[in-house]
Amino acid sequence: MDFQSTLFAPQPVDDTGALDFSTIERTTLTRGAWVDIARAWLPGADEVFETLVRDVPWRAERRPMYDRVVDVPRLLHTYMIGEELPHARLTDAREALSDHYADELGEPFRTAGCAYYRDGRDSVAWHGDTIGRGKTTDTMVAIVSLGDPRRLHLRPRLGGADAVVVEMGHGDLVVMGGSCQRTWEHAVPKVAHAGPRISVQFRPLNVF
Ligand SMILES: O=C(O)CCC(=O)C(=O)O
Repeated sequence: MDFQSTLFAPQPVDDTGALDFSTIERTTLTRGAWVDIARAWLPGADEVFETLVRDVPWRAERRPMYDRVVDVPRLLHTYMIGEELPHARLTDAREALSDHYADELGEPFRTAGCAYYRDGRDSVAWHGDTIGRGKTTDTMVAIVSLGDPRRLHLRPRLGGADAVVVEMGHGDLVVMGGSCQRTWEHAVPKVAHAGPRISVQFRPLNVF
């Protein structure tokens, strides 16, 4: 992979190691769903990105679709409970998120799903993380975005509100919370032009 971190627009990332929630902003959606956003949140995002490109055991998946089996358009790997994460900054991030949301979430973030969007043709279709507890209970999915910006689209499952689009830039934190997984859906659509991007999604136990 020929990756140059200079491809990404410069972000005012605090490189001292502090994980600061003071700039986080919440957007309230309908039916008890919300999204929190903190821009340029992860310190050292360039180096984390390069490490993840190199060290995560990325795998391509295929899945049945109607009468065919098709490529899943992104590379994936999930770090399960107890598995060491590929960069200490991600371990720090998981702990900081668990502390910050402890009262509201009531449990720590445990797993880290990683998705590698190689270019604008990679994407994820409309879905909610409703396998497991997200189907019936409020929960959170915290995304750290690295690399080229992509857009997270959100729409209410039953209509009644406008869709929302969240730009996810290099080092940004985007947290979907409340009923978001079961009352809203989200997607990262294909785009004409995009460089590589990695999404790291922290989830509590039994949320997929
Ligand atoms: O690319 C992203 O940040 C979103 C990923 C996502 O929704 C998923 O993997 O379930």
